Amino acid sequence: KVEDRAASDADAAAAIKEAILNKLIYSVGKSLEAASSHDWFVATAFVARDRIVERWLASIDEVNRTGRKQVYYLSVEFLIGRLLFDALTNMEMVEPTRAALFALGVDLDELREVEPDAALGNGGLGRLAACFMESLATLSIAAFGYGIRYDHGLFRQRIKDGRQLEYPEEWLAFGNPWEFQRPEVDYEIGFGGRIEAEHQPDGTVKHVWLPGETVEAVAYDTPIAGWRGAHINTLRLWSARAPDPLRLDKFNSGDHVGALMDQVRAESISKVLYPGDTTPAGQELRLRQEFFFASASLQDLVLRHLRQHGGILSLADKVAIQLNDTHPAIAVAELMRILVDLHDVPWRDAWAITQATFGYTNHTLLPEALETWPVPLMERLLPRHMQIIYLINAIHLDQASKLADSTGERLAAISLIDEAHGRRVRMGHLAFLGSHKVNGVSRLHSDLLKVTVFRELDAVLPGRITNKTNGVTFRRWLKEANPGLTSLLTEVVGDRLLDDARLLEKVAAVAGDAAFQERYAAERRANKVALAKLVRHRLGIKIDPDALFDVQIKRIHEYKRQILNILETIAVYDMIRAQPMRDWIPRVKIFSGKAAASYATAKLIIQLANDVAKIVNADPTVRGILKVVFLPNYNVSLAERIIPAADLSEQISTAGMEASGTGNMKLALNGALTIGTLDGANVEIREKVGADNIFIFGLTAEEVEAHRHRGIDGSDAINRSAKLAEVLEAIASGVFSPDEPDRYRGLVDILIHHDYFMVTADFESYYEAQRAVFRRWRDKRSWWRAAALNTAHMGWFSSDRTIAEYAKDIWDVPVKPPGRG
Ligand code: 26M
Repeated sequence: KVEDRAASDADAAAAIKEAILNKLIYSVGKSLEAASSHDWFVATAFVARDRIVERWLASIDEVNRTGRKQVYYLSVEFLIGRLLFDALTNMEMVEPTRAALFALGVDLDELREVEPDAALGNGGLGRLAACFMESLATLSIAAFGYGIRYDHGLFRQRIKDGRQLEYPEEWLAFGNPWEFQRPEVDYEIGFGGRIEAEHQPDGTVKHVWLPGETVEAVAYDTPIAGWRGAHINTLRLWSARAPDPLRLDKFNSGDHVGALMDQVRAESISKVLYPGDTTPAGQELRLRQEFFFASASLQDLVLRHLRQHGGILSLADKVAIQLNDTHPAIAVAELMRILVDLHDVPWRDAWAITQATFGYTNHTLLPEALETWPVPLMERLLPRHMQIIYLINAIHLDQASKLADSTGERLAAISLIDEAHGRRVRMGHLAFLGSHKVNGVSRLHSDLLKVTVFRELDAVLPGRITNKTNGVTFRRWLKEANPGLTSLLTEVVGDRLLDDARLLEKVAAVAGDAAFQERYAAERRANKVALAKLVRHRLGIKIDPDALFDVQIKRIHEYKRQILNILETIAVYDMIRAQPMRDWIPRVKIFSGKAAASYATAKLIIQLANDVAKIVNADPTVRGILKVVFLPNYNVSLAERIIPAADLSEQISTAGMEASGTGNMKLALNGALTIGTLDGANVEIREKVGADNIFIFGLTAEEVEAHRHRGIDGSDAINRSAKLAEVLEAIASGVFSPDEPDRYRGLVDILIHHDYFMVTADFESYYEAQRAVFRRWRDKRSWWRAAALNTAHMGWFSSDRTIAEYAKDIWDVPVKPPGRG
C-alpha cells in the first residue's frame, strides 16, 4: 500500500514536471535557462489551471443539464489575495508540484511569493466574499460571483517618517494567469438620457429608457475550485470599455486627446477600487461603478436563465441573488426595469419575483457608512430607476399607512427617501424592501439591526431579518497558512479535517496532554521564528520568538480602537522605565493595517503607533522587553504570515460597532487567545471556546449606549485613572513626537472631551485584562491548553457552515459536502 502510494506520487510529480516544462516553453515562451521566477510561476499556474478547467467545464455542463437553481453573489469587492496555493491545495497537487519543481531546480515556496495579491477589496467585506466563493464551490453549489475587475486594487501603503503614503497598486502589470477574457460576453450599460412613455391599446403605459450615454461591460472569468476539486464555479468580473474607443474624426482633425476622451471616461469606471471602507465616497463615479456591475450582472444572469429555462416568470425558482451590502442594491430597481419594461411583466408579479430572488446582507451599523444617494444625482444618472424607486416607495408607504399604529414619523422612517438631509435615496431600505431575507453577520449585529437602522422597517415587515454569522475558509486560513499545525491536527482528528471542520472538536480531548502541547507549541514557535525573520528583513527590527506576540491587524479605524492598544503599550513602557529590573515578560506589539487616504484621524493613529515604536525600540532601559512593530502594507498575504504566529488577538472595538469581524476567527483558529470586547462575533467565539479561554473586558453594547446618553466626555474616566492620565499627558506633551510636540494634541483632546468610542471608559478594564493575559502566559501549560482549546472549538466558524445556512434558509438550494471519492 505504502509503496503503491509512493509510486503514484512519483507518477503524479513526473506528469506535472512534463506539463510545467511544456507550459514554460509553449505558453510562456521561455527556455529553461532564460526563465525567471515569474515565468516559472506562470507555467505552474497554467498547469494547475488546466486541471481546474477540465472540471470547470464538467461542472458547467452538469448545471446546464440538471437545470438546478443558481446562486449569484453580487459584491463590489473580492479580496482574493494569491491563488496559486488555493488552486494547488484544492486540486490536491501541492506535494507533487513541489517535487516536480524541485526536480527542475525550482523552489515552490519561492514561486508562491512572486504572485501579486488580487486586492480587489478593502477589508472584511471583500475577504468574506472571497471565502464564500471557495465554500460555495466546496459545497457544490452552482454559483457565480459577480464583481468589478479593477485595473488597480487597494493602494499600496508605505510608511515614511512614520506616516502613511499611498501608491497605486499594479496587480495586472505582468498579466493574470488565472483569468479568461470573454470579449464576446459584453453588455451595454446605459446612463442618463430620457424616458419615452408609449400608451398601449390596453390602456397601460410602456416606458422606454433612452440612455444618453452607454458603456460596455466585458466579462473576465476566473474558475474557483472547491476543496478536492469536486465542483468549480466562476468568478465573473466586469471591465468597462467605450463602445467607440477612438473618435477618428477628431483624431484626423488633429485633436488627438479629444479623440480618446470617450474611452477615458468609459474606462474610468473599472479603473480603481474605492479605498474607503466605511466612509461612503459619495461621488458620481462610485454610483456609476455600482450600476455598471449590477446591470451587467443582471443582464448576464437573465440571459442565461432565458436560454436555460425559456421564460422569465420562473426566475425566482431558478435564481437566488445575494447582495453583499448595499453597493449592488440598485439591482433591485434594475431587475424591476428588466421585468416590467423589457419583458412586460405586470408590476405586482415583477415585484413578487424580485423579492423572492434577492437576499440582502448588511455589514455595518455605522451611520456614516449607510449609503444614500442624492435624488438629483439619481434622476440625472438613472432617470428610469428613480421613477421605479418612487413607485416602489408609493406602494410601500400606502400599505404601511393602513396599519393601525402608522404615524407620519414612522412613515418618514421607512420611506425610501430620506427627506431630512436634502432628499436622498436610502439604499439599505431599497435592498431591504426588494429582498425576502435580510441578514446581519453575527448574532449581536443581527439583533442590533432590529433596534437601530431597520427598527421601523422590521416593525412593518416582521420576520425578514435573520442572522448568518460569518465564517472563514479553513483551506486558506488553516492548511495553506499553517501547514505544520494542520498536519499535527490531522494526526489527531483524521484526514477529513477540511471536509468537516467540526471534527476539530476531537482536539479538545488532547488539549491538556503534555506531549501534544509540546508539539502544538513547537509548530507555533516555528511560525514565530518565520515572522521574526520577516520583521527583521522588512524593518530591521529584531524580535524574540519567545516573547508574547500581541497582534492587532485590521483596517485602522477609531471604532476598532488601535489607540486603546497604543495607550496600554505606553502604560507598560512607563512601568518598565519605572522599575527596569523587575522580571518583565517580553512582549512584541504588532500592528498592521491601512487607513483610508482621506481619514485624517486614522492616519494620525498610524503615525502614533510608528512614533511610539521608534521611541520604545530605541530605549536602552527597555532592553527589548517590549518591542513595537508596525508592519506596512497589510494585505491577505501578510495576514497569512502574521496569523499563524500570533499569541494574542486584539479584537477590542467599541461594543456594538464591529458587525462581526473575521480576523478574530482566523486568529483563534490558529491558536491565538483573544482579548476583546463583547462585540460582533466575539460574543459567539466566547460561547464556543469557553469564557476561561478568552479575555473579555469593557462595556457591553447596551452599556455603551447608556454611557453615550450620559455624555461622551472622557475627563471623569481620566481623573479616576492615574495611569491613563500619565499616558495621555506623555502623548500630548510630545514625548513620542519630540520633533513636533503638538502633533498629538488634537488626538488627545478628542479622548478627553469627545470620546465617542469609549476609549477612556474602557481603559482600566482593558489594562486589567492585559494583566490577566500575562498571568496566564507565565503558566505555559495552561496557556497552550487554552490555545489548543481555541483551535478545537473554532470549527463552527468555517465558512462552509455559514454558506450551508445561507443555502438552506435564504437561497433554498441543496448542498453536497465534500468528501473522498
Ligand atoms: C462604500 C462607499 C464607497 C467606498 C467604499 C465603501 C465601503 C466599502 C466597504 C463601505 C463599507 C465597506 O465594508 C464594510 C465592511 O467591510 N464591513 C465589515 O464586514 C465584515 C464582513 O461581514 C465584518 O466582519 C466586519 O465587522 C465589518 O466591519
